Amino acid sequence: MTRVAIIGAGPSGMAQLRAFQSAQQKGIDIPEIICFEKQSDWGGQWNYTWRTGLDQHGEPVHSSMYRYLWSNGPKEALEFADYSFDEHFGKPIGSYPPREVLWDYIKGRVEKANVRHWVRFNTAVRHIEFDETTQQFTVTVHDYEKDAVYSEIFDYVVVASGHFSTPKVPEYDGFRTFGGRILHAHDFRDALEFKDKTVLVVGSSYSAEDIGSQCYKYGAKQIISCYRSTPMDYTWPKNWSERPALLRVDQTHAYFADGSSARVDAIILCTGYLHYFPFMQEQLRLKTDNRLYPLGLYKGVVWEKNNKLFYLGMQDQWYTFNMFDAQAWYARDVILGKIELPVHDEMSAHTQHWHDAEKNITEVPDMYKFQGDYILELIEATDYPTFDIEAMRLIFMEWKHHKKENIMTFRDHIYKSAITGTMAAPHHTTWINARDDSLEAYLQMSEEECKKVG
Ligand code: FAD
Ligand code: NA7
Repeated sequence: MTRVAIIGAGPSGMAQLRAFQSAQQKGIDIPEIICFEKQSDWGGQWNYTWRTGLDQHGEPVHSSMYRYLWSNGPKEALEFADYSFDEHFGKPIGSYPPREVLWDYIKGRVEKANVRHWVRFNTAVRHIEFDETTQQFTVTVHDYEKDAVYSEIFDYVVVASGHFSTPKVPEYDGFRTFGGRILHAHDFRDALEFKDKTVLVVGSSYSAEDIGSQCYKYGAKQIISCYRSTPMDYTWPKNWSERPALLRVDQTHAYFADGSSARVDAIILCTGYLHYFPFMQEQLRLKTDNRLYPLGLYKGVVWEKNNKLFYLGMQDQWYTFNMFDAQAWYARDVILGKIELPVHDEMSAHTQHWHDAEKNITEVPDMYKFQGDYILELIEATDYPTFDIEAMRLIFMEWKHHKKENIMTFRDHIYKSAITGTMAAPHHTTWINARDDSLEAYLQMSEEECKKVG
């Protein structure tokens, strides 16, 4: 029997599991599916851990998520086309749910699909190698429960191990002797640690914006963020200032490119992540920076040099869960032989075309359009339920506008689902005042709802 290995049971790996199960549900013969997941549960980044550094097995901790994290984009832009929020929660909820609520949602679909038995948990993939003679992969893994290293043979490999886990950690002059704490966003867990402190946030992308906002919400005395190339340029609260590049630090102070300096208690490096696949044989290893269209992957998914290998979720992400679905359905149909691939040079030319088009993008809204067009191209090739990608693009536009209007209140806005047409319900508490981010607290009824149901 044909065997498929999936590496990782985060949202991308879970999308691959669901893709195969949906084919099986339609009576199509599917290969044997085995998903290796190094954590004890599925959900990838959304499976929060208090740990940092190495886990209990000596494995690098995977998740970079922290306490009190709420979705940084509208849930309406990541909704599955085959499993709506309405179906999962049975009632409309807010548009920016906390981590645990989104984790519950992604788990709901695969629990319904009953595919957990395809996953071998607590099993880290150590090495993957391709044999040109047999045209098969040898996948070597470490089962932590049995403390056993073993190898198995597979016909196809789908790498879904994520790319926001291996921190990119720069060093600045003076770091060795700085008197306070220096950490990367990957190791940030709880903003309360920085209450009453002056925090320097290095970087100007999502982690910088959100970790700075967390520190503000949970009582930091002052936040200073600094950018290397582009400022975030929001209207910050009074105790948050944005400065140009960090040049150096001494024991107590940070010094910036505009000649200014400030006393800081802690430095959080929100400097991004590396695409890192230490378990891949050299000729199978994806090497790219964080971009919308990496080279080497036809349709962003198929390894051009060996079409039995696939990577999911390797793009910089505006869209997430529904993009992983589009990719997983595509990979599935290549494996099932339903999609015929062009010859190598044609695939490379196609990828190069998209890659070059990305380079010409200068405005952020054009990125939403670019990734939306990409997703559409994928779903048109499979039976993934089509959805109104233009409506999602407009939601992204509203999101951008709401952030610009007020970076501390954008999460209080609501949008209409492009899948069901349902309007989200305003959350009972504004984001800045909502300190309990548990699933139970989030799903509690608002006073208005309570009145309605008596
Ligand atoms: P991951 O979620 O990273 O999952 C990969 C899985 O592979 C993990 O379970 C991991 O344990 C496993 N794995 C890795 N290596 C191995 C190995 N060698 N052997 C076995 N298993 C392995 N997206 C949004 O849509 N909204 C948000 O608000 C949002 N916030 C984010 C906040 C942070 C701090 C970060 C880091 C990301 C955020 N994202 C957000 C993006 C997030 O990465 C995606 O939503 C999604 O988790 C990506 O799914 P994935 O399956 O591709 O990767
Ligand atoms: P990103 O989006 O890759 O951004 C990394 C940021 O770090 C970006 O502003 C970079 O500036 C900056 N950077 C990178 N290297 C350096 C150095 N050496 N010095 C200063 N600044 C640097 O990563 P994020 O962690 O923000 O977001 C990743 C995901 O996590 C995202 O999907 C979110 O949903 C959560 P640049 O613009 O390159 O000059």
